[in-house]
Amino acid sequence: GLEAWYMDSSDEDQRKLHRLNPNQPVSLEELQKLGVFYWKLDADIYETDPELEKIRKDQGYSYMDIISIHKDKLPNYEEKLKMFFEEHLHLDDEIRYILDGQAYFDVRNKEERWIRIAMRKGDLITLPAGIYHRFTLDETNYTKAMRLFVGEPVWKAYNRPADDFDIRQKYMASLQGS
Ligand code: KMT
Ligand code: NI
Repeated sequence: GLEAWYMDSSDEDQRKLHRLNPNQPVSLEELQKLGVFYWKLDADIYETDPELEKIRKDQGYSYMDIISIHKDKLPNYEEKLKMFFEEHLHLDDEIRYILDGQAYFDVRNKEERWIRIAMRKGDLITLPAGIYHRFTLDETNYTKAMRLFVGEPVWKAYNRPADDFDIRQKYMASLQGS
């Protein structure tokens, strides 16, 4: 399954692991409590995969596109990577399916600790609207991801602080009692 861990607080290269010593892993169950969900798929057959089709249908993911994050493939690469690593939220779920390469999503837990989620080929993840998060490549400096969305996509990111949005309040309320 998915590998995740609490991050150390070092300012070193964002692309490094940033594990605590000893490592403090985070379980899928813990991520689910934060509203983060995960599927493992066969990325080699994404164009014809009935499992992916079923998820898209069940979840209403009508929109999809594919983004390659690599120095030579993504316009304004440096600038975009910098933006992706700024702590932010969206008003809608962020749904990403790693088709090639790998990368990290970092999410804040209830106690404001950073959890690093290692995304590898075949991992599909949904981050709930209103969760603070960020994204980085790892030291391999390359990933190709499918972006999914319910309806017309809105990619707008609101950098922290963005606590006054209804969706943020709603997200916080959803954590109560979990
Ligand atoms: C976001 O909003 O965090 C992103 O789009 C991350 C890059 S897409 C793999
Ligand atoms: Ni985001």
